[in-house]
Amino acid sequence: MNSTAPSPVRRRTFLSVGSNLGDRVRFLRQAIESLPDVVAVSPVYETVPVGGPDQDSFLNVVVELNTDMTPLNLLGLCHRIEANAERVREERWGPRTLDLDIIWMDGMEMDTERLTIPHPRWKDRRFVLAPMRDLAPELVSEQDLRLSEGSVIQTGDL
Ligand code: A4P
Ligand code: MG
Repeated sequence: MNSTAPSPVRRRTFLSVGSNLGDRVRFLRQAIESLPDVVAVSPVYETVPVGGPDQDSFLNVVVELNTDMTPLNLLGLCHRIEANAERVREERWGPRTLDLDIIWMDGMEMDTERLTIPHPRWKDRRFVLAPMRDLAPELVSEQDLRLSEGSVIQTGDL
């Protein structure tokens, strides 16, 4: 039987995942287990908080997906995974058990009230660029990394 339905486009996609509250490693692992179409996970970085109030250091990773999810469906999934990690939205840039941001999707540019892709601040932040460069050095140059803000140390793998 011939199907005329177009096959959905799979896009190379990068998510930033961070935690600075509670059992940070467990929250990162749970997030990754809940994501579909995972291709690679960066090493873990311990990172000094950028912005926000005085707070504990983060663990950050970047996850690469090859997914046919739409950007809004992916954002909805990220919010459900955050809610499952008992995340309470209190203060912008405040401490959180889990934060999942969509950083970049191949060929995708959008700027709406709910979602901006690429993420508007990704090039400023070393906690995003260092792990992303480990997975995709062709997308993050040495110079991008040097010009970004924040202090990060690679601590190992999840
Ligand atoms: N939103 C728009 N575009 C996106 C996107 N590309 N990905 C909207 C995800 N969400 C996006 O986010 C607020 C709203 O942004 C969402 O409801 C969504 O509709 P939020 O997660 O509720 O709040 P937030 O994370 O506090 O705000 P924001 O603006 O996402 O913060 P950032 O810029 O992501 O910064 N320092 C270190 N070392 N490590 C970190 O992980 N994270 C932040 C958060 C600040 N400092 C950090 C870290
Ligand atoms: Mg966020």
